[in-house]
Amino acid sequence: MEDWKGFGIFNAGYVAELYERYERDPGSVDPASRSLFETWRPPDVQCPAGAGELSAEIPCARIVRAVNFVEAIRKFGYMGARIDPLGSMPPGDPSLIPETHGITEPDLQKLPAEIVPGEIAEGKANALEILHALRTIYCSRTGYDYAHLRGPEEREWLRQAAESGRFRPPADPIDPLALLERLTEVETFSRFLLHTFPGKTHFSGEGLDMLIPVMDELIGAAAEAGMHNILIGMAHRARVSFLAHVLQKPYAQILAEFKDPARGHNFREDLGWTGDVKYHAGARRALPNGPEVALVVTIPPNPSHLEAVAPVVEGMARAAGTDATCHGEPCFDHSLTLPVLIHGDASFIGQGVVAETLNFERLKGYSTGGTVHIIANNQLGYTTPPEEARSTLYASDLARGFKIPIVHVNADDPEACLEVARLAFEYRARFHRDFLIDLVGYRRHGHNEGDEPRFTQPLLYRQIETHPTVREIWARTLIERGAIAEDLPDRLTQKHTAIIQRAWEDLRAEESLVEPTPARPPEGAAERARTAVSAGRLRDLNRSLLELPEGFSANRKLEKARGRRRAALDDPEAKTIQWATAEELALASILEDGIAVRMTGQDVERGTFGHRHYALHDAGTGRKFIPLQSLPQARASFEIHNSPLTENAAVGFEYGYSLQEPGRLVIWEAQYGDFIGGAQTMIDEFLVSARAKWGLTPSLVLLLPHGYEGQGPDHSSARLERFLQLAAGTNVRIANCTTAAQYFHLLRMQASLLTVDPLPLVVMTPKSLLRHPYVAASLRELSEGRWHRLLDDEMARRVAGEVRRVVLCSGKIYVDLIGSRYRESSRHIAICRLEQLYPFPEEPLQQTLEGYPNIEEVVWVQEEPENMGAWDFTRPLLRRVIAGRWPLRYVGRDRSSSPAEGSAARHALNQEAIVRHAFHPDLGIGQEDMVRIEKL
Ligand SMILES: Cc1ncc(C[n+]2csc(CCOP(=O)(O)OP(=O)(O)O)c2C)c(N)n1
Repeated sequence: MEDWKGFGIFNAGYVAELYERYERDPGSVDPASRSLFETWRPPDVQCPAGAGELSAEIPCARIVRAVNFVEAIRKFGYMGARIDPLGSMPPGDPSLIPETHGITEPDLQKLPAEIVPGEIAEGKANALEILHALRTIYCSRTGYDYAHLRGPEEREWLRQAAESGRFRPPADPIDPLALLERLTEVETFSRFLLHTFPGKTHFSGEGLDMLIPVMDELIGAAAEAGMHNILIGMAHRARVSFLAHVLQKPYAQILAEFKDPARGHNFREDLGWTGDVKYHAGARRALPNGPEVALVVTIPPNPSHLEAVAPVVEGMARAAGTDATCHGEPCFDHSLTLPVLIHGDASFIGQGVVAETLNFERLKGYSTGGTVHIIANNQLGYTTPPEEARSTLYASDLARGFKIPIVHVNADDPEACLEVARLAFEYRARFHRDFLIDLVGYRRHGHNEGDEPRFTQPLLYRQIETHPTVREIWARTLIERGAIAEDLPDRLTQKHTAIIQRAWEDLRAEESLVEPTPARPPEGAAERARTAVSAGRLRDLNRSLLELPEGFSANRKLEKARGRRRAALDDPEAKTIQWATAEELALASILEDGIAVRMTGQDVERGTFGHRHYALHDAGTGRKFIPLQSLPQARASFEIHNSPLTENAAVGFEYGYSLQEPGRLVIWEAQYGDFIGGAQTMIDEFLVSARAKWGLTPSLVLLLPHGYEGQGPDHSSARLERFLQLAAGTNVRIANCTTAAQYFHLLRMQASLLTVDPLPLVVMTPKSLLRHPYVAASLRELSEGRWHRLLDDEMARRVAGEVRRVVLCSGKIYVDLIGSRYRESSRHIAICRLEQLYPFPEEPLQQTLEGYPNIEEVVWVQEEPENMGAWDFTRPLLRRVIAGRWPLRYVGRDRSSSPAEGSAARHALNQEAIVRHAFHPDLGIGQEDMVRIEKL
């Protein structure tokens, strides 16, 4: 059996093992091996040369089994780790038992330590000692769950970090007394709130008190590394504690809110008490032997909607770490900013926005250089136990798919927790990747403090009642180690109780309360905005945008279109500037003005309708070229990214980005407007209400293709009605503009108002109209025009006295109306467009109507069903403007539960009927028409 000699050590071991099985039961091996073993048996396998310095007498199979066993502990040890402070049995795994590998502990004792390479073998007498060491590392109170990582370098680094113990005391020392004091501070504060305000909600973090020291560790490491920002996203659990102890929000202010004075202040359970959190709370931290460093720690306001803040924080972190002052592509520096997301165990797996957020990790346009995720795992979601909350074994399992290293750690073991925090920080610093800490604790009280957890978890809470707190456990450890005096823990508790007590007694609640004051937008800033750009500048920009790098060969069809564009600005009066060109010129001029632009969205580089082409691809090499990044005139950076296929997290990300860097123009575009429905939480909870709830002023731009063109229920409507329903208190601008020139001025206005009057901007954008001749702009309109909230009918204006009916509309239906065969014979009808729906252009409308002295009626025409579009919103406003002077009619689709008809033929019929009735409302509805005419 000459082949045998060629086997390496592991194959030899494998054959030996196979032979052993054959000997026990010939049927248990495959037929080929069986027939081999009938005539041949492996020699008593000794380690062949090349297997190191191992004793020649050790059977190789035994070494292989031992090595397999060691590897299994490294891979699956976490399943045997006792990570639950309440002592539940870990799931375990057969591979953690030596017998599974055909080996016993006495066998291991006979094996030399060198069979396991690496530091772990140092100083060990035999393999059994290594096993004990590995079990202490992998199967005690920390569970290293990283075998799913694809990068061998990352796996090796983590293995080495775990086994060397370099982040663990004593190798990396901690100040045990300071830790005890910190835990005392945290526990005392929570207890004080509990006893002083019985039943009042503060979502105590008790049972997960180590969250604060873990955060301290991360902040300390970030400060030492010279970072500038830490952005923390969290929901309710332990939030008050974070505000007090991480953000150093004064006790007085927190207590004042709890006191709930007659003025009606209260902790806002639903809003997570963020109405009063300073947006930027600076945390200063003196490092042990170093200078004091400044590091801004921010917990942005978030709604009760769990996990929704996760992408917001990512967007903020991305913005904070991005230098957009340079020309070209902005530069992101991962060493400046650390995002930390604190998740609930039930919501981490339950809320899809988490998966959407994790997916940002390695995307060029979204990466934040790594996020530290902490699951505040109290093993309950309100009243729901894990087995009802998830199909996975561990709360963190979702992260495995994203190849994020996970470390489960027992929250009652402070040293283990701090080791994991250090590991997380260092891993992130080295690999610029996410890391997940599954901090496993329990919930000492109910979901909130008024909640009775014993209704649903009687046994669990019987156990929790007698379970010592982590402070007590740590104090006991230190006493046993002889590190502190027996009475110190009590003295520390008294000290911290006295501090809070003093704050409470000295409290002047009225003085300590700080109300969120939604900033009032300045009057008239939008009207004063100057948005025109000189013809010379525009021509220069256009020329620059058409330059290609040496040797770049663009797609032939695109080259043709670009060729046409070369001449588009020659004649100042010719309507030759299409929508996409107007947009690119607007952005180019904004960059020239020194305002950075970030544009993302669903296939936004090309545009859903193939109209934009901001990224050109060399037809031969595929090389990408982005003219807006090579613009010599630009004084700020430009970035554009196709977004991953999400709306919720993508919009949340951009909202966060725009908050963090309000001076940059941030634009997100939907594939079709309908899809914005996937981001409804972000719209409701953040974008439109942030000003009222938290005094914040986001300025994100949403581009939402909208228009009835027979594409069916799903590609017609951007749900204009929903945005209008949410518009109040000057919280947003909503536009439905009909010309490329208007769009140009709208974008420029938004950019010019970023620092003066920031508001989110929602634009209903065209589809078929992108290349429509009625929509194209002339150079003069861009160089001399401005944004008009309302566009009058220029033709009718010339014969104003003859006009009997004013048709008011918004968006694409205008083009259908003026392009219709009825228009010619309708001199008595003026068709006016509301280009901005909110803030409602009441004054311009008033003036426009008054400019037609012989009006007999006003007709609102829309293509959307009556319960959609702008009608519900405009009706009362129109009536106020009309003030009973003329009848007001509605012409549009009938009420409907679906935005549009499924058949293109039915669409065409209805569209025609709407147009016909707009011109002839008295004709009466035909049988076929699913439209409505209403006279008010
Ligand atoms: C999206 C969403 N659904 C429901 C709720 C109501 N709610 C608040 S906390 C909670 C339990 C969350 O459990 P978990 O994520 O484990 O966090 P914990 O409360 O245990 O800290 C629920 C259902 C909410 N805030 N947000």
